[in-house]
Amino acid sequence: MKKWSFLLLFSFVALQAFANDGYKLWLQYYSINNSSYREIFSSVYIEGESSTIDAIKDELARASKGMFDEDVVESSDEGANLRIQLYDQGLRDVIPEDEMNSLSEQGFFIKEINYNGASQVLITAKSQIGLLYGTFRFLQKIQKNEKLPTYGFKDAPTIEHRILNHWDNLDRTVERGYSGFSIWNWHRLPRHIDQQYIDYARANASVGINGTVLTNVNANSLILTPEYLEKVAALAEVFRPYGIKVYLTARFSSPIELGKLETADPLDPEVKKWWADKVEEIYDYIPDFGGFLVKADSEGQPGPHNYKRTQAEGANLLADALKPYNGIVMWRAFVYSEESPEDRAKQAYNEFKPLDGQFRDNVIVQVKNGAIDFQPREPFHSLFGGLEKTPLMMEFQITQEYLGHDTHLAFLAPMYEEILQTDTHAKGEGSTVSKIVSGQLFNHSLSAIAGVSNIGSDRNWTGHHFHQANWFAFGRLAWNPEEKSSNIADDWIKLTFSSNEEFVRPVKDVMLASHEMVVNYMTPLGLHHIMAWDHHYGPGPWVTGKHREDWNSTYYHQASEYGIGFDRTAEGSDALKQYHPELEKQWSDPETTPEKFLLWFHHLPWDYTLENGEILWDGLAKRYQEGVDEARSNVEVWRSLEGFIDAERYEHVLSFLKIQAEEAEWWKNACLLYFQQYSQKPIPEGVEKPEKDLEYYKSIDPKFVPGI
Ligand code: BDP
Repeated sequence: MKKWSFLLLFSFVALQAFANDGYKLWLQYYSINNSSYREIFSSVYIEGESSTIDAIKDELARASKGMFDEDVVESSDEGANLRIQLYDQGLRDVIPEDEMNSLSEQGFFIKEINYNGASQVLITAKSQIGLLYGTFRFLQKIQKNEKLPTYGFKDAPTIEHRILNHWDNLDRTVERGYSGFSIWNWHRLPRHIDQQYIDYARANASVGINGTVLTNVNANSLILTPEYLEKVAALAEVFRPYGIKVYLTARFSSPIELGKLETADPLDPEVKKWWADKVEEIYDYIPDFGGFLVKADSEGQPGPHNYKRTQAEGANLLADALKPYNGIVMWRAFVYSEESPEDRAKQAYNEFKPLDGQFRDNVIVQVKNGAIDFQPREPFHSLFGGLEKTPLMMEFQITQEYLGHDTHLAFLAPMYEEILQTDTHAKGEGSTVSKIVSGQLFNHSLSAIAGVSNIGSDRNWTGHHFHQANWFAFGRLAWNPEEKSSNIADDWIKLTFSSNEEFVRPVKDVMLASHEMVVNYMTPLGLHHIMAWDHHYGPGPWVTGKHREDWNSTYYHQASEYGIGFDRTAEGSDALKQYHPELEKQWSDPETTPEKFLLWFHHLPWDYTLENGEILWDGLAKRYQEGVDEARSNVEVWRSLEGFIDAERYEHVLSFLKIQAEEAEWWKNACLLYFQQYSQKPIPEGVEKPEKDLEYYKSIDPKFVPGI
């Protein structure tokens, strides 16, 4: 072999070793050194046969190959190092029945036991899906090099339905999607099943996600036609072994569009029959179909209002059709009217509060975390605690519509945690949003949580490698809404990159502070909805004159020579009235309002004094600067970590962090110059003066921003 070709071959091999495109997500199964765990895979007993058992075997094989370069050897139950089986009488001696009874169907128990004199690790559960979840958790422990606690380890989800919402259109564009096209290749389905569908199911199951709404809330009724149902059925078949149900968005006017009826009135007998027949047809294709997600009477979507009917009458129509098959309706509360001059933050509450108790028992109302629209930070939606008789599910946005799209690192677990842990006071102290979502507070047996997906056809699924962490975090919090962000970050980093503490520590710090950083350089102190028009990428505090008041930034920030902020007290829109009196009182006074929500609830003069004695204008400017400083420092932190991970992901992340630092500056300069026109105050010391003038920042107009 000539010297140069040898060199070429060598560098190719080296490149392979260091190349990692991130496709494997947190299921990397990278090589580790741990002889006792290596041993585990040399004799494994797995009881039973089913497609879920096959999925378990497949996962064990991948893990063993990746972490130890060994194949799994199956053995009999006796002498097995790892034993995976459903709980039965025979296991009563090692795990008492009442221990198992305390676990729900999908829970699992992992324990090191003594079986006929030999020690073995037992993974047991009441269902095969429980076994799958237990297997994933065990493999994660191995990858993180963690020991099993001697008393064993058990876990079970507290929320029943843990669902991703894809805003994917049938032409494969993704509304508010920034990482390529939809992964559902409708054109090739049902004949071609892409490996990516299987890997999608594996990733979801590994964090306990058990449902997926395949289509956009701005729905296309075509998805309910036989041609598409056949395709949906093919996906459902791939997901079934992984315990994932499929759901579809139902366009309220489908009886007209598909059924050629003259009306979609929910009280019309023909309409009822049309939906009953349609649902029967769907279940013929997909026997375990989960149900419908519906956006009605909002942003141009048809709904019961078209027929002067209520949201409850609309939801119940579909609920009755689904009931015989145990299907559910997730009816969105994101309803606001084109005509109403009412503060948008109040409209959903006004609409749904009088309907409490009128929904069928298989309806759950899906409420966004905040009442405006997935802003970088919002106070929790007043419907949480507002409705008692109706089960409510949380809708978080994982895709970063208002948080810098794919290029800005924002780890969202702290934002989700902040909302989930907020006390609504609905039934006294401790009435957290998490307890409402899990159904505990008002004793609802139906419980669910949804996350609007950030997944697309990009090779690494989510654009920014770090945004995989938001998909992961959603799953973890859906499984256990009391989970801590720092645990989630820790696990994700170790599973995705490395367990080396010198890498984990700084990366975790960056992640945990990143949401606050983005809030600081975009919308500090409770500002909201001041993004660029329509695509929402970049600053746009000057957006005004749109055909609806509440689509203008100027409506939300209300900046004038007097001051800034949206007055939601009794003197203003009185949105505060919708919260529990305890919170209403606290938040009505700017002095007792948490500063993070100050301008959300109050319109204040530019020289209002903040907690630290600074005036509002200075405090605002400094927060913008803090955000910029942190974005810049993240680039340096990341640079200091070169060599800890593969070059491919290192470089990719580095280039995104640089974009973020540049754009944080864009945000700061644009917003400060714009607001300065009103405050008429100098840029305070410690805050960098913008290099260009406001006109320059206003003229930046990125073309063809994806996701609209
Ligand atoms: C807004 C998005 C829009 C969605 C809407 C919704 O801008 O694309 O359709 O929410 O949730 O955030 O229905």
